[in-house]
Amino acid sequence: MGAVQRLATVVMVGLVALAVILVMYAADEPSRISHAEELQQEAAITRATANYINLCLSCHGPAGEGLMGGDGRIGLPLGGDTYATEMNQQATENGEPISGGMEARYDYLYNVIYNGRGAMPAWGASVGGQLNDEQVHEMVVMIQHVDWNELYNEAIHVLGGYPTPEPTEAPDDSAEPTAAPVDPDVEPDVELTAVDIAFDLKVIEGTADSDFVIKVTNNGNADHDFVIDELGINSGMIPAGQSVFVTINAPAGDYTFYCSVPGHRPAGMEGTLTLS
Ligand code: HEC
Ligand SMILES: [Cu+2]
Repeated sequence: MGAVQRLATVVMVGLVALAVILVMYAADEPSRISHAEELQQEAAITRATANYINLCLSCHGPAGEGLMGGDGRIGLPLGGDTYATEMNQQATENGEPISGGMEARYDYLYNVIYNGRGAMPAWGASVGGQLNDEQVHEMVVMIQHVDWNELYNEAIHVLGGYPTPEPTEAPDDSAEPTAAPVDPDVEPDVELTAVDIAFDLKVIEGTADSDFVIKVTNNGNADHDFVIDELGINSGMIPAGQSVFVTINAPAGDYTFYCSVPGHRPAGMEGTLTLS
């Protein structure tokens, strides 16, 4: 073989090798992008976890279980061993897809975190909160993708033990329950619905000095009750999905009703019953 021929062969082999490398590199493109995205998501979750432990854990709990943790926290569940994980991370509720899927859920979570709602403070910077747009975005990414067991372990590690909630008032379970089962033959005077974490009515008007029947329904996921201290009314705990009748016969006046589950009254579960 002449020198020119040898050179031509070397160049040809080199070109083929280069072509093979280019094709393989191009074929790997999607996995390189998703790997970069994965790293980005992990970094976002790490930063959001630190913010969560500082700003959110006191109300939403170390595993995101919030008021369903039963230790007096008032935040709605965001994850952990509650219905919220399925909703936030699969966009389903009881196995059924929620409308709009993960994107609609993203928008919903972003909006509540940014603007606040009820006893939940607003965190968005433009409405006076401590988190900029990117940090709110990362918080939502975290809620939608974090492994709550890992967040829990991180919280215990950072805080040096289980983070005890602020002490709240004890549940008022001293009194005998004064509620009765729902009687299908009786039309209640008013229907009051408890959700997480509110009553649908802030003001109830009723008749004094005669039986006034309130049907109290718990449409939330956590337990709630209905208490009026001045009248010795205490429905006892109403499990999720159940209703009771509370009958009140009292003189004219304003009475405060509330839910005695720790943390629920400060979160807004109270109202006024006016009898006249
Ligand atoms: C002072 C207690 C408190 C703190 C601190 C707090 N929250 Fe909340 N959060 C609540 C309460 C109470 C609700 C329910 C509000 C309502 O619907 O009335 C709530 C609701 C939410 C919801 C809506 C959940 C749903 O399914 O509707 C999200 C999301 C949320 N909080 C995220 C956060 C994040 C993220 C932080 C930290 C940056 C945070 N919260 C800090 C009390 C708190
Ligand atoms: Cu309650």
